[in-house]
Formats: sequence, C-alpha cells, structure tokens
Amino acid sequence: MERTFVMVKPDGVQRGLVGEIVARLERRGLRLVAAKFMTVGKALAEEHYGEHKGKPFYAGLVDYIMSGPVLAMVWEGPNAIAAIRQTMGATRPTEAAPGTVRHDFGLEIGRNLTHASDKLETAEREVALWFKPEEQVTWTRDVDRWVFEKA
Ligand code: DAT
Ligand code: MG
Repeated sequence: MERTFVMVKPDGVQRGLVGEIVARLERRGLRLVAAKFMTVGKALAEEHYGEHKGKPFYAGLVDYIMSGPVLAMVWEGPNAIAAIRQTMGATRPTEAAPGTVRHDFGLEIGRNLTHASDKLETAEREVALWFKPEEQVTWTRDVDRWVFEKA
C-alpha cells in the first residue's frame, strides 16, 4: 500500500473542480487519508517546489500555488503514486491523454489543476511536508476487499 500527496491547485479550486477531482480518485478505488483546505505560504510553496529552484518557471510556479486556496490531500492504495499520476495526466495538458484531469479540464502547463507526487521518495517527502502523522487517518472500508487484492 502506498501513500501519496495530491493537491487541487488554485485554478482547480476557483473553477469548482474539487468535487470532480476527488470523485475521480474515489471512483478509482483509492482511499482518502488526509485533507485540508488552505492557502499556501511562501515558505511552504518554496519548500514544496524546491526541486525546481533555479528553473525559469520556478517563481511563477510558487506564485501560482500561493494565488488562492488549495485542497491538499493524502491518498492511498496499491500503486497509488502511479495510479494517481495516470488519472491526472501528463504535466502539459495538450500532451495529457483524453480522459485525464489535465486533458479534460486544462489547456496550459501553468494552469494544470493538480499536483501529485511522482515517485516513492517524493511522496514520502511531500506527505511529511504537508501533514503531521496525527492528521493522517488510518482506516478501512467494507469495500476494500473488492478493490484491493490484499486489503
Ligand atoms: P508535475 O506537476 O507533472 O509533477 P513537474 O514536477 O515537472 O510536473 O513540474 C511542476 C510544475 O511546474 C508543473 O505542474 C507545471 C510547472 N512546469 C513544469 N515544467 C514547466 C515548463 N517547462 N514551463 C512552465 N511550467 C512548467
Ligand atoms: Mg512533479
């Protein structure tokens, strides 16, 4: 079972797509572990996107995630990292597969609606950056055995 960090970015919130995006992850069978609706301060924004520091789009990216409230979440499931990246689609919406969030709702790379951790090491770092251990809920669902081979 993997845990991964997911965020509906300010454009997704402003456009009323929180429910749509959460619904897609729920329908996929993933299990919600933590969520908070919040505005992002500069220190957190810079730390979150630290791997992109020095790139030409870094300042714009930091401003973008500070530009309005976001929904920060942790989701879990078998292969949750790859599954959620797939549901979100490629970084550039015009390269995202039809049926993905970024394809279905996006046009521009700087307004690509969501963030999702890209690998195990990043997921561990990002989950810990955004959520304290006590904010993460460990629980089971009656349906788990119909979704997870090993519940
Ligand atoms: P992802 O969000 O798919 O993990 P990433 O980690 O490579 O993509 O980049 C983080 C964000 O930075 C991405 O969602 C949008 C922005 N970004 C990435 N590459 C960019 C580029 N070449 N020009 C403008 N913005 C870019
Ligand atoms: Mg990334």
